[in-house]
Amino acid sequence: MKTITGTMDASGLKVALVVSRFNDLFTRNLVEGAKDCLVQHGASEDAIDVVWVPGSFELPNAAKELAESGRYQALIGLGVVIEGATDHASIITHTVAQKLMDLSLQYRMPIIDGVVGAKTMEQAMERCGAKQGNRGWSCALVAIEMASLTRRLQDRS
Ligand code: DLZ
Repeated sequence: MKTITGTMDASGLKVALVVSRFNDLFTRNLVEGAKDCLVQHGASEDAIDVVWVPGSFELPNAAKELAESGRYQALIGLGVVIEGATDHASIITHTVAQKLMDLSLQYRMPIIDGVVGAKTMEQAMERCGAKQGNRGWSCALVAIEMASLTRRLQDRS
């Protein structure tokens, strides 16, 4: 039996964060959480690019261009959709999640969905705040592990 896993070593990783400017009061914290996590796991700050888009709905467009460039081992989409303040909130979050997954499969690379759905501003604050509750941080952890695992699996084929 052979067990194959990814590592949590981000050294040498080139990652792009694609970030929604809508609700940037919160998304800026997600960016900080993701950057902190990547750097603490060995990534160089110079290897992290941050790309801003108007709203979460535009995350897949920019992610597609970045994936197509072949420059990155992982992408992380970051956004915040607050249900109480946004009509069709669940349509935005589900559509974006589906499109990011489609791109991830198409380009054979991790493209992580870090769009936070929140019922209220308070809930958004909790999910975008301190490290253990920061979705940017947890998405960066997933990106590191999946980039490593993807490389290992592709090296075998
Ligand atoms: C229009 C809109 C609304 C109402 N709410 C949000 C939101 O809560 N979070 C978010 O990231 N973006 C929102 N947007 C903007 C859309 O994502 C998109 O930018 C516009 O519909 C233009 O395509």
